[in-house]
Amino acid sequence: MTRTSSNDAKPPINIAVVGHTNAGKTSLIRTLLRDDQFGEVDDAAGTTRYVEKSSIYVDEEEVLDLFDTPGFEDSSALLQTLENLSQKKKPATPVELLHMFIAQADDYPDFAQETKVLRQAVNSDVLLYMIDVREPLLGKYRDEVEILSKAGKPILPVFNFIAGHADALAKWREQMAQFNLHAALEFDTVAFDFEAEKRLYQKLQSLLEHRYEELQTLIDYRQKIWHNLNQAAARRIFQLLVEVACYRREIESKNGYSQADITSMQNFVRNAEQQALQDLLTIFAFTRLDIDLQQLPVKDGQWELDIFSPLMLKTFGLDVGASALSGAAAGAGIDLLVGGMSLGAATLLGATLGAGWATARKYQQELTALLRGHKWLCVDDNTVALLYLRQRKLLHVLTRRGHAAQGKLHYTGAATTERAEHKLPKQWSKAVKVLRQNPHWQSSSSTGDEYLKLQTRITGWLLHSETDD
Ligand SMILES: Nc1nc2c(ncn2[C@@H]2O[C@H](COP(=O)(O)OP(=O)(O)OP(=O)(O)O)[C@@H](O)[C@H]2O)c(=O)[nH]1
Ligand SMILES: [Mg+2]
Repeated sequence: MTRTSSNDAKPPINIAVVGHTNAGKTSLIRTLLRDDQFGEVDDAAGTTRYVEKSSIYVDEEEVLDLFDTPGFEDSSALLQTLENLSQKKKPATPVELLHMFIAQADDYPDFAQETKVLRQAVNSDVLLYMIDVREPLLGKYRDEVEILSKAGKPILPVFNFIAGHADALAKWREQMAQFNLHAALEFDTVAFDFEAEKRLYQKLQSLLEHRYEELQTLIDYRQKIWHNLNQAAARRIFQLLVEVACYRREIESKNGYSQADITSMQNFVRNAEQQALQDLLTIFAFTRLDIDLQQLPVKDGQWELDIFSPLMLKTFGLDVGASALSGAAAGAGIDLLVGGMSLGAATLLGATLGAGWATARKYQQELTALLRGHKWLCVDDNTVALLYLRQRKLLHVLTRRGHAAQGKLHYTGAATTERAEHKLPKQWSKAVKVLRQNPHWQSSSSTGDEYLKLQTRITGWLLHSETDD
């Protein structure tokens, strides 16, 4: 969307993030900025001591200025003080009362923190009022709203800590409506959910109509960035699947594979998944704190459950025979279907090597091994499927940060939990077959048509949580 020249002249939209201490004000700003270095976040009350500004840009242009403020501590005493002052000075308007109070701030050292908040509030275009919905509805919150409303600015209540607290949320909504605050927002501050962020900007659009266009530009811009992040993540997962499904190790011994072969294959898969995990956490700027908050089964940057653990199969509800649970050899498959072809077809091809040069070159290594009577150790179908399912679930959690309770990866509930999440796409086997038929994709990242087609298909499955296309 193009901006008009009148918009270009406007200053950034000034937003004060206010509320009770520990409600998650600083966390909200971190989330909006995608910056876990902003300010200080702590379980202790009174963490933020000063007003701190940060900005959100569209390209180079500063569009929003967010002001973090200290939390309210004793709003009831403050309200009483304001009332006394009002009696004495008889201000014409509530905001005049606030200005009088601010001007006399030195007389009220007990309200040093609150004064900083009020000074910011009267200078802002809109107030985001953070609420920890787990808190009981006490008079102090009523007093906070009453004080803040004196600034004469639109107030948008933002409900935080909502995961698993639906009843409390409903009560808080009702309470805010009594103050005529009907527009409110649910936003778990650790959320990276673009939809929640978009709703915040849309609410601001309705509260600040004269800034509608700039906010729309911001929404479009953030949407584009969000889309790119998701694409990057899905493509990274696709790359992992390519690496693993195309893995093959020629078994030299006529007696089949050795334990060393298996261990080497297993370590390859573990490392590949580990790299992917690191990259995905980086793409979404996930920190150790986020990992804890989301209860990701990740410890010290590693998956807690080994990909070859039988519990993995159970957790993701894969229907497997006893052979897949054979411990030491878990994950091992023998590529009897050279490059996805039947042994017979491969032999036939071997016999006519001269005929199909391109095909022959593609499977040269496999065919040579086959003709020598050697076999290929590959990663079995179950492991490839498990990797897909686990990354899909991870992506789901990463893109819906903030819904901690729902987003947890279950490692205990076997096949009973969230069945749809265990379902492979209908065309899954076909897709894996294409991967297996292209072992050369493992070593060189391909840009060929077939590769790109499969990438589009699998990233589509990952991003749209569809089990079929
Ligand atoms: N589980 C969960 N924890 C959160 C959420 N938002 C904030 N927290 C935690 O709540 C605590 C307080 O968050 P802050 O962002 O420091 O709160 P604040 O309102 O800035 O607090 P003061 O600066 O002290 O007024 C921190 O430990 C955060 O990690 C949330 O949505 N979910
Ligand atoms: Mg803070």
